[in-house]
Amino acid sequence: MDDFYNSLPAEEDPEDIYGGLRPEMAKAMNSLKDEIDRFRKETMERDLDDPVDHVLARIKDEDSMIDKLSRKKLPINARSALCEVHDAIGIRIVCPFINDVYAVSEYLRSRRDLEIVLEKDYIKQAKENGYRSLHMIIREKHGFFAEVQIRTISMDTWAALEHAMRYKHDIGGNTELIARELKRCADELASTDLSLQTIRDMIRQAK
Ligand code: 0O2
Repeated sequence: MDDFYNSLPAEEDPEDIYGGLRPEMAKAMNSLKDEIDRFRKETMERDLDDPVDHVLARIKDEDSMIDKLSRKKLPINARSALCEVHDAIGIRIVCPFINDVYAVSEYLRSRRDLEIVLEKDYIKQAKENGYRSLHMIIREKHGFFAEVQIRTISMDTWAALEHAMRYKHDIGGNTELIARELKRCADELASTDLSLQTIRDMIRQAK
C-alpha cells in the first residue's frame, strides 16, 4: 500500500469515520466538479451544446459508510473507508445524450492528474434488472478515490425511481411482475435514448 494509505488512521474513531479528513475530501470532490465544469465550457465553446445536464456530488454519510464496511467485513476505520471501498466520494454526471456520456468518460481518461482504477460499463452491458450507467472509480492526485457515475437523463430517472421504490416500499407479493415491468421500462428508455441520439445526429448533420 502507498503513503496515503499509511497516513490514514487505522484505529476506530467513534466521532468520524473519515478521521477528520472531511475538509480535504470536500476539496478533492470540488476539484473533480471543477474538472467537469472545464469540460462543459470547452465543449460549449466548440459546439454550443452543453454535454452535461447536471452534476451531483456527495460524501457518503457516516451511517451508510459504516453499514457498507460492516457488510464487507472490513475494519471500521478511515483507512477502510477511504481506501478499501472507493465510493466515499461520489459524483453523478447526468448527460442529455448517450454520446455525451462517452465524451465525459473520454475526458476523464485523458486527464493526466487522474488515475482510472476501474471502469464498469453498465450501458453496453446493462445489469439484469435493467440498470444502466457508466461507472468509473478514479483516484485524484492527493490519493482520494471517487466513484463517478455517468448516465443519461433517462437512465437517471429510471435509477432514481427504481431506488425509491426498492427502498421505501414493501413491494409485497408481486415481486417478479414488478421486476419484469421495471426491466421493460428500462429497455424502452434505452431504446428512446438511441432514437434521441439519432435525431440529434441528424440535426447536427443538417447544420
Ligand atoms: P449509494 O447510496 O447509491 O451510493 P460496491 O458495493 O460499491 O463495492 P458494486 O455493487 O459492484 O460494488 O458497485 P456498482 O455495481 O458499481 O454499484 C454501485 C452504485 O451504483 C450503487 O451505490 C448505486 O448508486 C448504483 N447502482 C448499482 N446498481 C443499481 C441498481 O440496480 N439500481 C440503482 N438505482 N442503482 C444502482 P450504493 O452502494 O447502492 O449506494
